[in-house]
Amino acid sequence: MPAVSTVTDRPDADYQASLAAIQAAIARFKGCNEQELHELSDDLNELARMAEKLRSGRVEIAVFGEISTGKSALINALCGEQRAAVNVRGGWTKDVWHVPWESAGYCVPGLEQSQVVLVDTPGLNEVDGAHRAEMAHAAAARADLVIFVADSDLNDIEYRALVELAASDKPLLLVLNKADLYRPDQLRDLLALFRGPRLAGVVEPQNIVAAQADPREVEYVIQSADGRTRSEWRRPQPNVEEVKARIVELLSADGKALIALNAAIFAADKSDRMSALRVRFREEEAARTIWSFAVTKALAVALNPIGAADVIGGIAVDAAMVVTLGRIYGIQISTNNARSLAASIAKSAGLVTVFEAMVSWASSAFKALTVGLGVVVTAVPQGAAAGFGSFIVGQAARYYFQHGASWGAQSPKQVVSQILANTDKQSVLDRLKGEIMKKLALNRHAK
Ligand SMILES: Nc1nc2c(ncn2[C@@H]2O[C@H](COP(=O)(O)OP(=O)(O)OP(=O)(O)O)[C@@H](O)[C@H]2O)c(=O)[nH]1
Ligand SMILES: [Mg+2]
Repeated sequence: MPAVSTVTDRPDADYQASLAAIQAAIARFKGCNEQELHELSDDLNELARMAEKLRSGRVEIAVFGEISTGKSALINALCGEQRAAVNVRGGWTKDVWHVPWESAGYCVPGLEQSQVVLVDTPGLNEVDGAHRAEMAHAAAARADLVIFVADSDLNDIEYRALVELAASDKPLLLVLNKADLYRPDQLRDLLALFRGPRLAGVVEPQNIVAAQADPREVEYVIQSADGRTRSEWRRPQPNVEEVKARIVELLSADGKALIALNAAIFAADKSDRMSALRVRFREEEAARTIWSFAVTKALAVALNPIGAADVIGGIAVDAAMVVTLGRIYGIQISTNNARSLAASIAKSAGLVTVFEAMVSWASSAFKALTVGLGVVVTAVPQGAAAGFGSFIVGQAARYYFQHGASWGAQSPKQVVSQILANTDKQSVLDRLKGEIMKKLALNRHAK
């Protein structure tokens, strides 16, 4: 077997690689929790559809554009029969329709069972049409080739949509439809305008063509042999030949590679979205966990009348927090190791532990001797300080797990001092005090 793949092997290899990329993206969903699955269910469905499309070798051409520009009429003209509903009323197409383009009698080289499908989409600028515009965008995202239909000079919405579509790197055809409504010189000027600087780098000049998908009836004056004249209204034939020719050229040139590339980009996009979402959920969960343990610690220390238990309980709370954080980041850590990690972070934070221990020692005697008011006066700052210590231990442990159970290029001390520098200590203490006061107030009411 030759070591270097030949030109004809290439699309096949790309095709298989794309299918593998889609399947890998689908497999990654298996690791999602319920909340993630709920949020990503549309993406998962789209990936499954893309996998099916790739396996069956279906080529999708999405027809996109503002309302009433003649998208459905163009599909009918390409098929040579009435397949999509056309109407003078704007906003007629309400859903995304797939119309097999059998009459093209065409299949992509290398994909012998390929079926070309024209995808009709709802018009862009509709009132209440946000949802439909979304559907149209999703159809364009899946398509292998996009046809943008305009019927006059481009307005701002059309221009922005074109730029957005061009960013996806799939072939983009701009069709100036309703050519029958223009004089030849007007049509020439419009096409020249489209092929000018505004769309340079957005649509390639050879991908800008004119069409008349459903020309209006025109009056013909017919002169008979005896010189008498009569008039008759006739509808000229649709003319979409240039559009058809350009589609076939594009697909023949690199149809299979194009489909493969499109699917690979699609899979990569979905994977990125999934990763971003998982990171977001994980970070939110980590933040919630740290805060809830910090509050637990603050309450335990504030409400516990025995000083020694403050310290012992404190370490246990921190160790449990570290184990929980490890689990969130997919890292198993034993309670003993968690305890040492928490202790070493606390040691790096120096001030916090000393402070915590001192306050704990100094006030425990006071707490034991006094009742009521004494507890409130000392317990609140003491508990808040202990909670703050846990908060810092939690942030540092989170950094450690975020970096795959390592401090990366930094020392633990550097990480902890950065965290301390970036934390608004007063606001964390105030929030913790608030939590303790709430709990104390509840206790009093209970009494
Ligand atoms: N004069 C002329 N009219 C056309 C041509 N193509 C379409 N039309 C008319 O334009 C109107 C809208 O056509 P549709 O095909 O329904 O347009 P659409 O873009 O699918 O519209 P929505 O689905 O509502 O967004 C209809 O009245 C068509 O007859 C054309 O080439 N020339
Ligand atoms: Mg339509």
